[in-house]
Amino acid sequence: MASSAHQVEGGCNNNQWSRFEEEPGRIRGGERAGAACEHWQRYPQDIALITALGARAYRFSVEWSKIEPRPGEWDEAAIEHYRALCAALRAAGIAPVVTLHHFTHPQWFEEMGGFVDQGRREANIARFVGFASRIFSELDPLVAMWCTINEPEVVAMEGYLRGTFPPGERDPQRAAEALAGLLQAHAAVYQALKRLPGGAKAKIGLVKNIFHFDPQRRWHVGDWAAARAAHRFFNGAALEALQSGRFKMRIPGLGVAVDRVIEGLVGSLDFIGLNYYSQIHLRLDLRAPERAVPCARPEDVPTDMPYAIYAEGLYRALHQISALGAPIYVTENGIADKADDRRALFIRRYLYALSRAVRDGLDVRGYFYWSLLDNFEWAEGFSMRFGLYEVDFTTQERRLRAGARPFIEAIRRSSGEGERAR
Ligand code: GCO
Repeated sequence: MASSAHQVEGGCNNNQWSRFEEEPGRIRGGERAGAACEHWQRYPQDIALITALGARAYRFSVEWSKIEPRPGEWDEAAIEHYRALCAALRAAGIAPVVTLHHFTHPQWFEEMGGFVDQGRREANIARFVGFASRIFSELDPLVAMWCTINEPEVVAMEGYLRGTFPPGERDPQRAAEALAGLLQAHAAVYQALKRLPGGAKAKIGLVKNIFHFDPQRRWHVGDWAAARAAHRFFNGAALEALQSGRFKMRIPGLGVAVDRVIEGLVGSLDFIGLNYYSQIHLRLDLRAPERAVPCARPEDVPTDMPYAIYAEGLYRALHQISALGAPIYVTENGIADKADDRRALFIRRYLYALSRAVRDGLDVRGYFYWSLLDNFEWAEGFSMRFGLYEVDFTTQERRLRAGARPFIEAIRRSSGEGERAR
């Protein structure tokens, strides 16, 4: 089961997202994360909901802007909150899995230039390492598994190329710089945490989203080129850098050129997290700033997000990511389906694709469903309903969706098998 702080917690986040949400036209319907699911207060009840599903691990993120509201100033109550959350999870037999950066960082960090500003990048990464080291030391005895950064490629692409995430820029070169900066931050955090007490035995990894980009017209050389460039940007460059230690992205059509050796990146994965949702068909369009536009196909089963159901893609993605040679966890997979009329189908198909990859012998160690609750879906606001539990945002009531059934049954079957094997 997976979630992230800004999407569910509520409370006083002073991060670059809360600032972005104030700008008109940024979030669908002008919504803000606000109180979200009040998971901050309601976590004991939400843990009971995880237990009811039978899930044995919970991936969540810690909100840096709550923990370090001003540079160098620590909020002990916020740290205590996360300690209590981890302890309560463990008491319920659920393993806490902590993400250190899930899209948000404090507004003060953004104003310092974040991970992208070339001149201040090193100093800023050192600040992120400082935050990560602090929270790691506080929670270490309770947490065995850590995700450094969630989806660096999504942060880069949405924030700097498509402009749908903060800071809302549309600059391909800056997008490539951001991606390189985030990979550098991952490497720095990994190496720093490994040196801390408890670091050697902790499992620390990166969460990578794989989206497939395929040509819309299989006969059109321009569509192939667009798909290949998008793949390079979103998937290829990072996967290659994780293996070689060198981040190289050259897309002349977009004016992108970055070539950088990233210290400490090789060997920085105790595991790799895979977030997988779908595939995008691209059509060359020279008028678009990205030189390509996504196109839906009539034969696809759509979801509420512009992500068609494409289960085979999970199989493809698992094979692609296995090239890194690290144990794999599916750290996110799920469907936005308000009507709840495709969720069961989605879960069955994707779990089947997963089982095929396991049968091929891939080292897949776990699967986290996105998400426990309906929540704040970034630029889409609350319109996208990913929860196995439906949330009524006026009363904060949670209700299990019928479409969650196959997930519960799959857990039951796998626990049964575990029992027998023992
Ligand atoms: C992402 C994030 C999640 C999203 C989820 C659904 O993949 O964008 O990790 O925060 O909510 O993926 O889109």
